[in-house]
Amino acid sequence: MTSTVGPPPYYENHGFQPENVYSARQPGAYPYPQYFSTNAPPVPSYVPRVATYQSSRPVAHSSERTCASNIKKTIVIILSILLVICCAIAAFFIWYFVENRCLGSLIECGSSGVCIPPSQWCDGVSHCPSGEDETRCVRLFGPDFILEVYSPVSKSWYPVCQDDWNDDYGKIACKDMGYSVDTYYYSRGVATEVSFKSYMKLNRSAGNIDLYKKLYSSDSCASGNVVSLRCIECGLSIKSMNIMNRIVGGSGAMPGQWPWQVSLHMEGIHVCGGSIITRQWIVTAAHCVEGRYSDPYSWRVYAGILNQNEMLLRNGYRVQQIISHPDYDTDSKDNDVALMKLETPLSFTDTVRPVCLPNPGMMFQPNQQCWISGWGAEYQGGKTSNNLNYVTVPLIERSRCNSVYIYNGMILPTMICAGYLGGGIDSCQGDSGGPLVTNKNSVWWLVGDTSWGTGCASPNRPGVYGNMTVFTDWIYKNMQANR
Ligand code: 4AZ
Repeated sequence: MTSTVGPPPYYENHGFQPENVYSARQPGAYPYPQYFSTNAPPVPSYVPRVATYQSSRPVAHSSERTCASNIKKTIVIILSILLVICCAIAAFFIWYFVENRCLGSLIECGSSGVCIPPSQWCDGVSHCPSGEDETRCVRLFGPDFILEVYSPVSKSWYPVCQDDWNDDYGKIACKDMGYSVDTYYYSRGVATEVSFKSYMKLNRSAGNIDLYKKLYSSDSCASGNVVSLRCIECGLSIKSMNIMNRIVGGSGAMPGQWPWQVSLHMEGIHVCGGSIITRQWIVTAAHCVEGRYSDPYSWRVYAGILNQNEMLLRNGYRVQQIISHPDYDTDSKDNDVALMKLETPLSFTDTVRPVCLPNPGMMFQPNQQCWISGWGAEYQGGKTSNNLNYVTVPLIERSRCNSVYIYNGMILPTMICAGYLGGGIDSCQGDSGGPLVTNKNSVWWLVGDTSWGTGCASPNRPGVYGNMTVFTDWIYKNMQANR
């Protein structure tokens, strides 16, 4: 980031100058008039002392001198400490203004120095002095990843017409969503089933200006195609599904079957699961990183390994940052989601790949077939499994899951239930934070993160998962703010 701040004020530091202790200096360098002979050599001169009556009190005289010199020493020490503190404060402010003008996860409004929280970015209300928080708002809509741009003027989202669009613009839009340009996948024109009333179009004659200044709303789109934008090749699994049942009641996974699944270790022990969404970001549950688990440096992340024993022989990825949902509630498990940022990016392979975050406008049906995976216990009260297990679970409608005989109103809008009311198949201790996914349009989508449940696999006590659709805005804003 460039800085518009000018150089700091210059103060000449003369240091500490006690009385006349250093008064005899090189004559040329001393700035004050000299009242004594300039022919005298520039060395200190000592006047021989003559014993007087007062010298009969030598003890008292020396203790006064010791006391005075102690006071001087103390003053020197205090001033030195103050100087060090001032330098540290000055260094902090220089770093703050040059490197990172917004503290924590706040996002700066352009280069104005005004910082706002991610939740106020693209929320339809202008908070920045020049409205920057509402002018670069892009999203991918529905299962076809249709690129939409927000217009602060009409306060609505428009699809982008494919005419004159190219990959360079696609990369800018992906960057504005928080993705890194090196994972960019494609921009493609698609004919949509529904016809749109208005589009965002590129102004061909506009010069080399900002993408968003080139866009204008129009009722027509010559090609009739809108931009489908993929910022990362997500949701691909090389392994075709083998829907066998053996988590509680699950099957052992094959390499590459759930390539987004990671195991989160603390002090060499598997604690929770997580899902890869980009080379550097992992989605997990907020309850996995609570209290003493909130220190990023204690965690190691293992990707592409199915066996826990094998992980112990490897180093794992270090975690740089943990961001828990600010509205996570320990008691109700409301907003049970967190992000982990890896210190070094993952290399994607057949066994290490990201899952797709659900786009706004995607509907998951009640009873929709989903899959859970993890190293959690294979029965209530059991120990962590050595191998990655998975099982298929249908989604359960919220109203049904909230009924008196199931969870009696405990299922909040940030939660989603999945499993079997008859019991026998479920996620369990150790599966927390891991993925609940579904396959739609040949893409795997992250529907939820394993959160809680009463026991494991008991009748009328299905698994409860964080509802990813309501968290995606928060995830993108945090990825943007912590690039
Ligand atoms: C847990 O503690 C946990 N049966 C995960 C899932 C369920 C219960 C507990 C759901 O990690």
